[in-house]
Amino acid sequence: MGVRAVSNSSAVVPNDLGAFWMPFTSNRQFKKSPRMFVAAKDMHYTTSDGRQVLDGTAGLWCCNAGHARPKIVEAIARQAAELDYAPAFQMGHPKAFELANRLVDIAPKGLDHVLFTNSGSESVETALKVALAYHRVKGEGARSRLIGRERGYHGVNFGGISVGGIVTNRKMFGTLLTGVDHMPHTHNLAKNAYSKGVPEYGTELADELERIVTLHDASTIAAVIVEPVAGSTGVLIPPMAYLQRLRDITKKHGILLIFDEVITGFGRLGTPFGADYFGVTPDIMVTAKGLTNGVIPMGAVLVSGEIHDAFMQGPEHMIEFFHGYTYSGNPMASAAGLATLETYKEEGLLTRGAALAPVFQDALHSLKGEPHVIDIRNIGLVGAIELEPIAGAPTKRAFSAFLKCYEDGFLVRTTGDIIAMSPPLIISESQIGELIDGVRTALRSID
Ligand code: PXG
Repeated sequence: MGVRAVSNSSAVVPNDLGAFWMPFTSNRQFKKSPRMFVAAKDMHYTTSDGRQVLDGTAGLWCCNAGHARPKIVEAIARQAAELDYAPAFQMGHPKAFELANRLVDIAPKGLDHVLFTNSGSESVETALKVALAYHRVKGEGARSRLIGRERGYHGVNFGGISVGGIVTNRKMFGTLLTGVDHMPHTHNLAKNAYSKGVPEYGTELADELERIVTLHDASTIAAVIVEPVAGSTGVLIPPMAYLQRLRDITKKHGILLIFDEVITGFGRLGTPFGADYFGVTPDIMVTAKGLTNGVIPMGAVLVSGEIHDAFMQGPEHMIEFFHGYTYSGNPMASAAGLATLETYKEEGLLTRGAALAPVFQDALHSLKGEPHVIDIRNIGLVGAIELEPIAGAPTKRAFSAFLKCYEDGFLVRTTGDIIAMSPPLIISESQIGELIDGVRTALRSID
């Protein structure tokens, strides 16, 4: 395959894009008119044609400390030279243990054991398997049902799409896991449009869980999994006290509550985790993305001591949980994770979003009244703008806005006809203004 030098950069881009079947991408559209990043630093990407693009999405909600942060870069380089790989099963290396400890330090109290994975999807599978096996080791093996939520996104593996509720991600893939049920989503434009922060209406939707429990009987239900704030589906913020009610209902019935914090973790809401923002502690917390600032793939599942301890029985030479990956706690990822957590700590990034949230909120809501806008919602450093779809061509309008933003030097995400923003937590107030003005310009210029 040939390569072509880019005139104003040392980077090169391939001249044949055929072989790479890109994930969640309109491949034919992309390959006709590629959008290629070749470098990144702090808040900006550099494109292959030498332009700077302001990162309004922290990559894919993962580069919470911004790009090419020195501590992380150095830690990875050092680790590659010192210990590139160590077997993950029946062997250890110090950094994985250290990272687990540091994670427990910042996690909600009670979540004190960590299983490592390589992605959010794997973290979800791991969490669901821990939940099922936990009930089994406790002698309640009949608890095998899993409850998710409509519009939920829990990655793309079979467990995750089974409990997930995004139709396009499910419908092509057969019957999925059996014994799964779904609560209703909480989106309600009629009542909650233009809510700032947590919407008022819809707490009672949590009671749908009671209905599902009554239908199946609690003795058959292992776990409920939700994103504290549903991200991928277009930023759905839970109604006031909704998550607390889920907590009360699950506790009452001996059902485990799993928070999928792949997006809400690591400062996105202005608190270390979504659990902290809402003051609700789950039994299991799923993370990935911001754990390593997106730099090396890694996920972590945090579980309560009670869950962990339930497995620690039987002969000591026996494996307690038959699950794990070749790269669980990989040295490079662990080094990246440690350097990331240090960067977050040094720069106060796990709570910086709280200080910036009002600025972000005001800027975002200044888009009310712009063309096509039917809702704006926000929490921490997450914002969404919902557009009226073009009749007969759903998703097209938001995609046009995305393309226009990109042309003008701003990276946003779209899902359906919703524009989502989740900038790195190092963003400045003036960059928030620039980003929102970029979106404003795009809204005014698209059909
Ligand atoms: N759970 C949640 C809540 C997620 O948001 C995953 C699991 C899966 O993570 P992995 O690492 O397997 O991709 C996610 C991922 C977007 C977007 O723009 C969101 C995700 C991934 C890519 C794009 O909304 N979330």
